[in-house]
Amino acid sequence: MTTATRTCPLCEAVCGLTLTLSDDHRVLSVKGDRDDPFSKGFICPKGASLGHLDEDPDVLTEPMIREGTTWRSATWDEAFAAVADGLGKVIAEHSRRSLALYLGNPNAHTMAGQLYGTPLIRALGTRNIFSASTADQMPKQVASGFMFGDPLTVAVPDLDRTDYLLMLGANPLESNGSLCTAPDFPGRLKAIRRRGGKVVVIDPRRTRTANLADEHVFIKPGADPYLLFAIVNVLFAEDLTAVNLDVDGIDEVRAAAEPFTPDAVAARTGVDATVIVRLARELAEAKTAAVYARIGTCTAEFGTLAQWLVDVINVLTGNLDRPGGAMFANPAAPPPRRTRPFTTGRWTSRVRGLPETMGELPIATLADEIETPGDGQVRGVVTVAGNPVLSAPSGPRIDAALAKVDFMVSVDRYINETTRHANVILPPPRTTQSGHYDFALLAFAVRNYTRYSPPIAPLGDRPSESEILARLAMIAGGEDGDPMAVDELIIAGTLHKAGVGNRADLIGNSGAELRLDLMLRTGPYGEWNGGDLSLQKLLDNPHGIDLGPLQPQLPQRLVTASGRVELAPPKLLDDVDRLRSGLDQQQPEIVLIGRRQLRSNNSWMHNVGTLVGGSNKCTLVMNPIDIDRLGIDGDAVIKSAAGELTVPTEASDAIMPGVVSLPHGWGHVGGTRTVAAAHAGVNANTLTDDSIVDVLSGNAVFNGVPVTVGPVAVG
Ligand SMILES: Nc1nc2c(c(=O)[nH]1)N[C@H]1C(S)=C(S)[C@@H](COP(=O)(O)OP(=O)(O)OC[C@H]3O[C@@H](n4cnc5c(=O)[nH]c(N)nc54)[C@H](O)[C@@H]3O)O[C@H]1N2
Ligand SMILES: Nc1nc2c(c(=O)[nH]1)N[C@H]1C(S)=C(S)[C@@H](COP(=O)(O)OP(=O)(O)OC[C@H]3O[C@@H](n4cnc5c(=O)[nH]c(N)nc54)[C@H](O)[C@@H]3O)O[C@H]1N2
Ligand code: SF4
Ligand SMILES: [Mo]
Repeated sequence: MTTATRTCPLCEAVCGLTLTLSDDHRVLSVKGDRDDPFSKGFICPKGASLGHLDEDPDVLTEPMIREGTTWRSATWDEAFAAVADGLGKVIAEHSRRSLALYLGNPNAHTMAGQLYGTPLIRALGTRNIFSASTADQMPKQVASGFMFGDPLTVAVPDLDRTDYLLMLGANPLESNGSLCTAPDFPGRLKAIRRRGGKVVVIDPRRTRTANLADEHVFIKPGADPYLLFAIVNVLFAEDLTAVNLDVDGIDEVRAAAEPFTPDAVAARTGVDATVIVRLARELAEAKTAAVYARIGTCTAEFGTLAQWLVDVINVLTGNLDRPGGAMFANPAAPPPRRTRPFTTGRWTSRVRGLPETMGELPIATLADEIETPGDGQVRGVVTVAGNPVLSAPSGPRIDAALAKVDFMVSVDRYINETTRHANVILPPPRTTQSGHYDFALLAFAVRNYTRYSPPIAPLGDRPSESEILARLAMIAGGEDGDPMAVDELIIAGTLHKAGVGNRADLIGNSGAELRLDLMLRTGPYGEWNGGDLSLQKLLDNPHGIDLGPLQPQLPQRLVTASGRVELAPPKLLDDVDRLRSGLDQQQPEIVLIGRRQLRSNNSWMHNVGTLVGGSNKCTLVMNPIDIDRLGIDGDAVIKSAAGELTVPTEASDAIMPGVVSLPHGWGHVGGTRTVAAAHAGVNANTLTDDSIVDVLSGNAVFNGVPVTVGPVAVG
């Protein structure tokens, strides 16, 4: 038996774990790593199930090739040859424009996804790049991109020092936090209250997070930008602004906020005007305060405006970039620094003309691109760590579309509802066989922190996921060969640009480790940059290294044309009229929202027996008033413009009347995963509508979906 430590790769909280391993490298037990300076021993039920996940008999251990409806295992060479053949044919018969790539959520967690995603995109040579980002946080990135010039410069609430936290559309007691990397989020919230601070939660449902807060305010789904605008309105009207940064656009914001008085938005938001005025005053008067808004506000029709207004308030109250406010992490291994200001719409999607954001097209238009004939129709699909059939709006449309493509290859642990359409599946190794570094998530951490977890079990004759993606990139580029060539090219380019360091000094057992060493050494704390960080130092400190509390980063981090914070970016301002016209629109009687469950992880952890069942089931949560009024007894039929489902209901007065909640990630089909299929549930994205997106970011709309709900017809 041996003990090893590593970072949990399962959610954004990046908890340190202590594992005991058998002699044949099986995980025997998982505990929180008390010596991790960031997570200090915190662990949740998912992290504790890491061993079960690695041992799941349905997890693929060999490449799979589909022949009609049956699967057979294949050697790696055979599988890669089939990929070369399949992609090659699509390119030869059509063109690279007929290829599409979908990158799912775990790419934000894996080294492979972070280091080899870009080379894969370049090698494919197509603009049909899709990811879970446009079903998630793209609005935050677009808003940050326009305000700060860089979509990766995302402010996070300084949880450990703030005196006042206003939280909208986030439920970290179930999700463990998002775009705010904070292990033991619940403990950090309790600490705010313990030190005399205040936590306010705005949510159409009284969640576990709301129960822990000082105050919970119900809001009608999709109404957050109205509430936030009204807060801005009060800040100006009562002369409560205290801007302490070099900012452009204050007058424009003041003018834009004028129509959104607390009285004008009260009916649309369901929030009393007096409450709105009080919230604005509290934010302004708190010694320090932060507004934080997450998925509930992103996956809505005006997601980008909501995210913009969050930081407008943080700026106006003097809280952006100051301790206790909303700050920017300074990660140890950052991506290359941007030189030009961010913009969107450098190209548009073929079928619907939707603007590109961060080099991607909206996932809400993938089915259009596959189904619509013409030059550039998608005929070859690559997916990496994703399940858009369950996770994207109008999922069943994607299901049907994928069944028709000429060739599809997926990199995934499972045959799932999406990868079942692949011709070839390439499985990544187990978690314990993979190195782990949180390139993406540590850029959104509430403390500066760094930790590397080397593989703790040998790979045997399997390729690492990094090697899989690098080889896929080489094949897509037309020259199969040693995947190290991809790394060497990048290393040489980075060294050349940095103008410091030597290739010979880099250490690492793989291309990924060598590149991590390079990024650490040239990063802000790096050995080649006046500091002392390197891969060796992280290997010597396996519990991670605390790099201190967040420090002010502005104006150095700004990449705006003006060099100042842009409070009123024209593209955002241009959408305010549309928002305003929504104030007078008739609202649907019932709307759908989602919810997350502590023991789920989007669509992919329902195959672990210890995690499904009990409270973790797929039900439609409804207020008892609605259940009575609509005559529902047990199951209900729920319909939207996109589709229809029959689903068991669960009565709860924690949800507003007129709002119903269905979790996503369910709707498992037979022949994919045995345990998950036995707890199938329904696909919430049957109801969400891919024809509606947040116009500025192309993001999917999952919250505030108009639906009708009724009893199941008898007979
Ligand atoms: N256990 C678990 N953890 C997860 C995941 C998981 O599936 N399960 N998924 C991970 C991923 S990919 C992400 S992105 C994060 C997300 O992390 P969070 O953003 O914390 O996500 P949720 O827990 O879904 O909380 C969203 C909240 O928004 C509320 N809401 C819905 N509509 C509205 C609205 O219009 N306005 C407001 N103000 N609130 C609204 C919902 O009721 C819900 O309480 O979680 C991550 N962690
Ligand atoms: N209605 C509704 N829909 C939603 C949401 C919502 O709140 N409501 N939330 C949205 C959000 S925030 C997100 S992020 C998306 C998620 O959307 P997706 O990323 O498309 O879906 P996941 O279920 O996370 O699928 C992850 C896949 O990666 C595989 N996987 C896990 N680990 C690894 C690994 O190490 N390597 C590889 N190659 N594969 C791996 C899993 O087996 C699984 O098949 O869903 C979105 N969909
Ligand atoms: S909170 Fe997230 S990172 Fe921490 S143990 Fe649970 S799943 Fe892993
Ligand atoms: Mo997500």
